[in-house]
Amino acid sequence: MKVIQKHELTSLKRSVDQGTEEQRESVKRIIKDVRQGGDNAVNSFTQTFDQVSLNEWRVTEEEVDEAYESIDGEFVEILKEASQNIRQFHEHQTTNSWFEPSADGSILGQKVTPIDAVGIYVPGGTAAYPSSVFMNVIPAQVAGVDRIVMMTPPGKDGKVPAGVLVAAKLLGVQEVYKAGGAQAIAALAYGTETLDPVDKITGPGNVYVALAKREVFGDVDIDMIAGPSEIAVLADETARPNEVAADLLSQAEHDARSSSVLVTTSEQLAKQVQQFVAEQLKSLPRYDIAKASIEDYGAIIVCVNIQEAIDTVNEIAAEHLEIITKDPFQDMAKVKHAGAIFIGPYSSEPVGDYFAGPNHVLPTSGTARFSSPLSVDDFVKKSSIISYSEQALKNNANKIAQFARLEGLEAHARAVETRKERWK
Ligand code: HSO
Ligand code: ZN
Repeated sequence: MKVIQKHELTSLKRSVDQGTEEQRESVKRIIKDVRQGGDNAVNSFTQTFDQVSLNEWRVTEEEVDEAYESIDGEFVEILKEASQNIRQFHEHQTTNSWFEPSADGSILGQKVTPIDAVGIYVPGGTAAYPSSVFMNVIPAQVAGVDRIVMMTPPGKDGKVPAGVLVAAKLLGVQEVYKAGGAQAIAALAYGTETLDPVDKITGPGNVYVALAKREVFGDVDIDMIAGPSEIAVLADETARPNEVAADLLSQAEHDARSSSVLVTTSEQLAKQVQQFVAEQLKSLPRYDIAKASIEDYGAIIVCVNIQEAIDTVNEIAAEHLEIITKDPFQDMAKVKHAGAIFIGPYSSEPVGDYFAGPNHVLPTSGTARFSSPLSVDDFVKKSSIISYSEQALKNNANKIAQFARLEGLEAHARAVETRKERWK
């Protein structure tokens, strides 16, 4: 892991993946084909890209039961407990509609309504995480979304990983379909003969999924476009170097483009973490990925004092920030940009990935400067409520009509003024 200076931070920056011209064109073509060809088009893309031919792309109850039987009972209990923690946390996020009466008898307000139908994309292969099923589905359920559709690519055996199906079953997700990539996103956005379209699509995916989400945005809503995972650790001499190294590697193993950065005020900690990372890396099953990530996007920055260190983590605006210092709450107060902040030596990043309760779908690539974790808010929308009283209109009709005429909109003015006849 290299030691760099603060001004070299830009060398670690990865911009959000825009794909190549060819990839963008191919995504557009796939979406067009699915809009025209429906189920058949989806299944033929599944055959081409996933090399499997499916008789039925909707997952059956038998498949779900088979997955459930295949899984260790202890694991099911852990999943249940995690999902309860996640649900409990997200229940704090609900917002109520509000209605504010005023002295003149008017009522103004805001009505909160869940989105009718959402599609959750779950990536395939080694990134098919039951935890991500929880993190997308639970906030939608807490928001009150009626219809939740899950979409995930089949493996070469035509199956979906058992853990993903079990997670969906535990949450009571009724509609699960086997399709991946741009064809899955197109089917969710525009529907097919057998699948009704949804209103919003969330969930991570490869570059084709990301490009397809961008492409259908506007016809449906989407969540953020997630980049590779990131961790920054802000630590002083009170941190244990073996623990810091392990936490850095926890995100490095996600993706060769994941980024792990230690920002510290302790020269000694920097040296020790460097050694532990090299040592611990050797025995990781995902050695190749973690090594590439640490080599290309891993770094240690030694700062002269805690303020400079905090400025540095603010500049990074990491997806995950751990603070392991003498006074971590005081330091946290000065942190402006981070997706999730893990405080103290016992809050190792995976505690948040799986179990504590907050969402693990977080802003990446510096987007924590302006965006937030996935939450219940992402699954509701708001309508403004205006109920003017007679008195209120009497008091304000002339002002409104004048404002309208200022904009040259006579019909607007007259619509308000015609009410004046009522009190002549
Ligand atoms: N750390 C990842 C989420 C995840 N980790 C899923 C394990 N499974 C992005 O925040
Ligand atoms: Zn993770």
